[in-house]
Amino acid sequence: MTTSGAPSQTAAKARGLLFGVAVGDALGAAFEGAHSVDGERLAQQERAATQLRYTDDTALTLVLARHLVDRQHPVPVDEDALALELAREWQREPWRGYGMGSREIFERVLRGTPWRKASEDCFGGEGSYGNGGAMRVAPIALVGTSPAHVTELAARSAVITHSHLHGQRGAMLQACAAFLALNSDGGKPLDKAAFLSQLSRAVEHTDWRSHLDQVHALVDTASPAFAAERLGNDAAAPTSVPLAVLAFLQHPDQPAEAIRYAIRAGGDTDTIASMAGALAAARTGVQELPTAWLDRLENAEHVGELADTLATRMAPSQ
Ligand code: F2R
Ligand code: MG
Ligand code: MG
Repeated sequence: MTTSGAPSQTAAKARGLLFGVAVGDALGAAFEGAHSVDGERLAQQERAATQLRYTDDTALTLVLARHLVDRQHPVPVDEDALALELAREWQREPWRGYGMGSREIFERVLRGTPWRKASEDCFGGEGSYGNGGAMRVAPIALVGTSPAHVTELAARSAVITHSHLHGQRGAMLQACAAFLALNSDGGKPLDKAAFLSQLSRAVEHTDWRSHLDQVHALVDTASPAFAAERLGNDAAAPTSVPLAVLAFLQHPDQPAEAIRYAIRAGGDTDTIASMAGALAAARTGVQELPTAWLDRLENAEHVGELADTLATRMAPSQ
């Protein structure tokens, strides 16, 4: 925070990133698994006076944020320590709606199985390609120094639970998108084509490049339902992270609209809205998120403190 009490631009962006994760998750949670969400149902949820409670997406994002706060460069991700921290968080609050693969891995890690074995054994030895690595990865963008650095750290944070390469690539894509959004100039229109080509370079894989080409074709025109039909909206990384990037690109300067777009697309609404909200609010800063949402968010003080601490780690050029 600045001495005047107002957050600096860096802190506002860091707060945007973490609060975007939390409010997207908490607003989307009521609709997770719905085929699609109509505007009136969503408006009712927005008007409600009840506390906004987040799910596993935010719970694990906060664990990763704390992990990064507790470690200095040059090795901000310690996989052995992080595996235990994630597993302990699941054990502390198992009711937050965890994926079955992650639950199984956390249970085995707490019983002493090395995380790599538990992760590799998941889904009959195939490993998970779920979006759990991507949904928690946003804080990496605050400590990484380049797209290449961010994607390397993202893969290391994801492999603990997602040994399938697509699970890791989803995390790499979301982390790189968050880094680019954080470092974009909110005072100028976002060059969406350049943003997508930087992402394509960061995630060097034909399938993911093809997902990003599809996103490009849908930008500025597709309805949420059409986008979900084309890109997918379930809990697998390849069929959820691209939709989150699209939701951001539809509304890069209006995080509330990016979150609404993601929720209206249905499916894995908490996770896709959380990832889209992180990207948009990282670009604009937290002040563009509705105060009414932030006021209802559980644990908001803790989220803000972690963001402020991580903001001090961001490279001076950011
Ligand atoms: N789990 C949920 N929601 C389900 C219902 C929650 C309910 N409201 C409750 O309270 O209980 N949401 C959370 O899980 C997703 C993140 O999942 P994660 O951590 O990646 O877990 P998992 O199980 O590894 O992967 C998710 C699904 O992807 C499919 N999948 C992954 N790898 C697969 C493979 N090799 N073969 C086949 N399928 C694979 C499975 O369907 C997994 O269940 C987020 O939505 C978060 O919010
Ligand atoms: Mg969730
Ligand atoms: Mg989800």
